[in-house]
Amino acid sequence: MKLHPVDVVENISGEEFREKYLKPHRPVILRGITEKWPAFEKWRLDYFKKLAGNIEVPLYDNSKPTPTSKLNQPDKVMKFGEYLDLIASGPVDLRMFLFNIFDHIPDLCNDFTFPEHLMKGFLKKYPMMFFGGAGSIVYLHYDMDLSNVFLTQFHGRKRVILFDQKYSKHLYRMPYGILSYVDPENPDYEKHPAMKYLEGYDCVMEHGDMLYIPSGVWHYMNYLEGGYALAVRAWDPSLSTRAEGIFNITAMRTFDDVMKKNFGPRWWNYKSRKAEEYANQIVVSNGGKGRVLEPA
Ligand SMILES: O=C(O)CCC(=O)C(=O)O
Repeated sequence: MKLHPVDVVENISGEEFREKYLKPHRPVILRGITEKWPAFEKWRLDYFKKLAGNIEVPLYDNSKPTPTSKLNQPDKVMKFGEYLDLIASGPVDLRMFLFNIFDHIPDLCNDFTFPEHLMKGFLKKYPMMFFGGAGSIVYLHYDMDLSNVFLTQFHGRKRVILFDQKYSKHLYRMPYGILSYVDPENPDYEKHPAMKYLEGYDCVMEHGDMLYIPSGVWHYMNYLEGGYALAVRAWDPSLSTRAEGIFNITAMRTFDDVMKKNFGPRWWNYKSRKAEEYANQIVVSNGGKGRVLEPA
């Protein structure tokens, strides 16, 4: 596996961004865009605590789902203020991502702007925030709607590893889903030999950095320090990519949910086996020896 550093650019023009990054689907860190946002100074832990400290929030630890685990079941629920104290006080693998803070504090939307000089088509109703303690992991995934994501980091640093969509088989992606549980920080080539043939990007985001994650690009994150991020998203200029994104969030997701509900672990095992089979094809096509699979 090879990881290349993500480019870091300052004050890039819209035209240069489109040619060098949007069209080739290449991630980039954009510096100098967020320094004038009120959020750059204002969005501190105490600020969020004062505005929403008493709200109960669902939290998720680093455990990977099992064939029988319930979808989106939180590992803990606690007051937002307590959670913020926890991430300020040291390592804790608890993340908050399925809670829309903008529903509770809509005025936060006045603290940032959309980078419309870079591209059009921002989904302005859907900004999202993510919080995590040091040591929290965001497992590899790509965004199902295939939008282009501009992710701004606040407070602490976060390592991000990215792979193009063409590497889905190398990553043992389970069919009908957008997730992979391989570890790109410490790849286990015995268990996941297809990962040897991966090429991707690596970066550490700092306070105020905006990372462009092109549509369909896989991303993995490790919170090196407690912190939070704002994601804004824009439709892809390609109509076929937009149509595929809509298909994914409607038909593909519904089909997978129905199968999960009706067949539980059997559906999971079928998908894991397919992921292994596809990855073996990659190993064999690169001249390696695929893993012998257990009989179904
Ligand atoms: O920053 C995070 O914790 C997760 C962000 C993410 O995965 C996304 O924007 O798709």
